[in-house]
Amino acid sequence: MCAHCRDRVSYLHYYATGDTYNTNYDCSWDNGLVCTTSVNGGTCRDYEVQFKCPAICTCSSCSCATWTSWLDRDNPGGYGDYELVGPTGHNPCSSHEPIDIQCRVRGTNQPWDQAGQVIRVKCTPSEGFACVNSDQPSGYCYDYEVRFLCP
Ligand SMILES: [Ca+2]
Repeated sequence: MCAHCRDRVSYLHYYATGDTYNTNYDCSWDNGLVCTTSVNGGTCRDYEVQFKCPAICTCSSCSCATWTSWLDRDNPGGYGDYELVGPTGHNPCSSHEPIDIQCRVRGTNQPWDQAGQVIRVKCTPSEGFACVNSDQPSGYCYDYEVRFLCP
């Protein structure tokens, strides 16, 4: 990954702290991280950011991987919320295999594994993500969104 962002004190991953970040400044390689206190109840956590270029190299040069925007191709109506990779799902990296994936409850900073739901396809770059309504005690999945790190 190119940019790592975390709470300087607790070392919580930035998207697990509950703060909201400015659009295009959510731990991006290009812009870094910006948390505006006025939209976060008057305080933001103290963050630290590490930039690292992954080794994606040809014989002559290296380039950085980049995150896609957050993608939401399905809603949890029907059988569940399917954000899978493949012919009938996402093709985020123009037929290159994604390096990494992040999955969260749509429109929030809540990671998929902290949402308290039973997840069928557990947020892997090769498969994607799927939540099946019938796996949930409540009978329904939240709406999730995913983004991919592309070479
Ligand atoms: Ca969705």
